[in-house]
Amino acid sequence: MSNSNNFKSVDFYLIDELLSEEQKLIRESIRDFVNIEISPNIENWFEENHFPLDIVKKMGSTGIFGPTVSQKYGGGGLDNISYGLIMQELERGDSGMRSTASVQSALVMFPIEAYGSEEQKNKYLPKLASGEILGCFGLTEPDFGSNPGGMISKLEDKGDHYLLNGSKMWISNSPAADIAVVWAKDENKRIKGVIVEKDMEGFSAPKTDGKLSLRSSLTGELVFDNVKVPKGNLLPNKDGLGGPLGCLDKARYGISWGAIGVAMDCYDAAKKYSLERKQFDKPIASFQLIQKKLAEMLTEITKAQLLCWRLGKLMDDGNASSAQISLAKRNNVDMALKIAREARQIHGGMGITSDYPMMRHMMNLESVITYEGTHDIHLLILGHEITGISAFS
Ligand code: TGC
Ligand code: FAD
Repeated sequence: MSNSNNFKSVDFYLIDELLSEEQKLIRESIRDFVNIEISPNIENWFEENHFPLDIVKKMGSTGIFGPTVSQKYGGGGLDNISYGLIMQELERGDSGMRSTASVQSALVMFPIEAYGSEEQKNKYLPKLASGEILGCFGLTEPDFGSNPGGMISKLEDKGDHYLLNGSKMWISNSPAADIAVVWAKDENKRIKGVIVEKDMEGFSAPKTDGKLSLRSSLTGELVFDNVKVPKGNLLPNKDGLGGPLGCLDKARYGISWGAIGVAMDCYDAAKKYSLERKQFDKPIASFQLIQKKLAEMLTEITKAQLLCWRLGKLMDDGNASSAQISLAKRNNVDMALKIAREARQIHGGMGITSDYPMMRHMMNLESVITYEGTHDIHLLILGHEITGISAFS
């Protein structure tokens, strides 16, 4: 059985030398959190399709939410490498747990800080940071997934309030969320963001059942039936598709680090198992085909680490482009999925059981390679960057 408590990061290229003492301490503290709060329980939560709501406050008190949000609003005031390391450690535990944190930090706290009024920032950010309240992000609609610009949810100005109608689908955290950052079109077909609170009349968030992936994360719909949204809940400082897409940049960056955590967990399990498991009177690690798999895993993890470290620096300097973020999200999630499959094979039959993490990671990554822009959508974003020609219009 795998034991993640003695886990050590892969560091073949001495990337730790590029990290500050503070960054390493942050990574250790999240690793401890995962070892204590997540790893011992995750296989049960996954099997039982259970989202442990109390993890939200625990994540809040550990400083997981809003790491790059200003301390003035309860955030961590940290750099992007620290944010990435937090995501890496969390996703080593489970992609669903990282999802909860991604949504809260990048898709709810980020837009409120970047596009919100001072009143909104003071009202919501400290509570989101501490985990007192949970948020969700409503962009995808039943008929508009990869093409969110086509959305039909409507926001009508009724003088003293807005009237919100429409629905959103595949929304992480939604059934338990206290607030939702929702994107809808105004009378001029311009996309606007509003903060919807869970007890607003006409608003519901039914749970989506039957998921074989991210089973420890809650997913649901958002349904708006003539919801009266106070004028003060409009995010005043951004409109257009660039609003939600700007949040996605922040979340996709975090996912590119998170995928490294999954890959490291699978590599670690495969390395240990191959040294212990004997066939033909020898550890299977002595066979060249197993060594090839391990060597390729190490190579791909190392490349992904360097990619993320550099991207983090570009983010800190405000110089990271959306296409650079697409490249990292696409490469790293695909890399992690391939490593999970190879690690599963190294475990033979044992690899399909919940004694080892690979199957859970593989099933989770099928969502991760789909949400925040599918693998092919990111390829087309890169194609646009290279050629100057959009494949979408
Ligand atoms: P396009 O014409 O390219 O752009 C429209 C406007 O948006 C601007 N823009 C961006 N701004 C900031 N960041 C980005 N990454 C941006 N990409 C584009 C662009 O400048 C333009 O601005 P303006 O002011 O001129 O209007 O739009 P398009 O309709 O052709 O877009 C296509 C595409 C592929 C780029 C985009 O729609 C896309 O990325 N599709 C994928 C959808 C997606 O990722 N959905 C994610 C939903 S949320 C989610 O999955 C959360 S899971 C969370 C979890 O559980 O962890
Ligand atoms: P579609 O857009 O219908 O795509 C289907 C297939 O067609 C894909 O393979 C796609 O790559 C391909 N395709 C589409 N357009 C093109 C094209 N132009 N060229 C080539 N191929 C194309 N959304 C939110 O707003 N908030 C959330 O919190 C959230 N959480 C999620 C959680 C989970 C578990 C999942 C599974 C999804 C979540 N999503 C969320 C939605 C997610 O972002 C979408 O599923 C994703 O963007 C893809 O949209 P779609 O599922 O409608 O697929």
